Amino acid sequence: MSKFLIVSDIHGDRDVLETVFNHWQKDVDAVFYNGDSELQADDSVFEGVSTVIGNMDSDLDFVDARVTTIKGITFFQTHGHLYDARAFDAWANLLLMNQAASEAGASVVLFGHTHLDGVVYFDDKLYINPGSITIPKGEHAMYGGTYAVLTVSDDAYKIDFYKRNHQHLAELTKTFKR
Ligand SMILES: [Mn+2]
Repeated sequence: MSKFLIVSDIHGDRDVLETVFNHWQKDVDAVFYNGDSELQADDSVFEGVSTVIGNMDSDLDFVDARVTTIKGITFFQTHGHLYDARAFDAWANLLLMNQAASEAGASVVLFGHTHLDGVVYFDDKLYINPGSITIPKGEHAMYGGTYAVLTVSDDAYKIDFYKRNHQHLAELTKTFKR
């Protein structure tokens, strides 16, 4: 069993990022931040955190995308703007991210950019957008911001979403066979 914290699009709210990281740090195998922090890449809050660049980030030390394998799971992580994630009038356009993730041999794709939380299984890959903690959009905006935790067991993926005060949103939990 392994567990991963996934956060995106805090747009300058460093305090909430630090609070969420501190809350989960000892319980997860890795922490992913999917871009648009508007902080510096070498900010101490990102110590030990896997980061990528967002369209609102000015520090070019952030990378465009990242392929990481942890506990046998290969992740493709990117913000989304470089892969046209917003091209469709829907949750997200996965096509360009999917090409890159296939080339990388990834089984889990992590992105942000749309500020719409959600998870889908597409082309043998799990796509997770944790939403934005500070500027939520869409039908779940009423929650006041979300982040996600992925739990991987031998035969399943489970994705839980939480509000910025760490309150579990049980109605959003989804599980998929792997
Ligand atoms: Mn954003």
